[in-house]
Amino acid sequence: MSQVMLPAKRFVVSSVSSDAHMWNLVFLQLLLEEQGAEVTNLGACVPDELIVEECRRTRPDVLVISTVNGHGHLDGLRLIRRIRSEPDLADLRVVIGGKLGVRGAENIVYAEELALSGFDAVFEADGGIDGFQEFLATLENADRPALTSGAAA
Ligand code: B12
Repeated sequence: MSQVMLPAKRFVVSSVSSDAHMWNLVFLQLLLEEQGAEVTNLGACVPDELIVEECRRTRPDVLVISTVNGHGHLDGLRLIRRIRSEPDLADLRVVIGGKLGVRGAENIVYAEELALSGFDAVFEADGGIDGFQEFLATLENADRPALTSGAAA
């Protein structure tokens, strides 16, 4: 079967500092690599500072944050405020997805604050994959993509 190639090529995939889950990261890495992307996977429990350093070092087209342990809405908020406080990373595309809290389908309530704090897109759980793929397809023509959410995208 022929693959659609992504317009964006370089991705950093990472979890947040408190989150020890890793198959979500492997899933995302494979999803992106299958479409021709180059992925640096930072793994689980990554300190904010290391994520910032790796983004500076590798200059990705997109930083993809994945979190499922339920603390993602808190860790994600702290992380994106840190990233947006760095002038050289202010324009970096950053998205977050996974299980953002412990409220199941209601986790989508966290999307607005995360987006307002600087994430370019927020995707919730398995339903977010379709929205994520749509987001990836828009990258070529957009300076900063519009807000999407896993539930509605
Ligand atoms: C394996 C596992 C563990 C292992 C992890 C081993 C490892 N190294 O990976 C261990 C035992 C360490 C663990 C620990 C904990 N876990 Co755990 N774990 C799981 C489990 C059973 C499977 C996770 C998994 O591998 N899934 C496979 C991957 C491929 O799927 P996924 O993670 O769901 O990711 C999908 C989507 O979320 C989405 N997605 C994820 N990220 C992103 C990002 C983007 C951008 C997009 C678009 C989509 C997306 O796409 C993926 C594919 O569909 C889940 C329950 C479950 N059945 O999901 C609980 C689960 C994630 N764990 C949970 C919890 C609470 C914990 C602990 C807090 C338990 C505890 N009290 O200690 C700790 C947290 C430790 C920590 N510091 O983070 C909860 C989280 C609750 C919530 N968020 O509502 C879950 C859901 C179990 C539950 N039902 O309560 N866990």
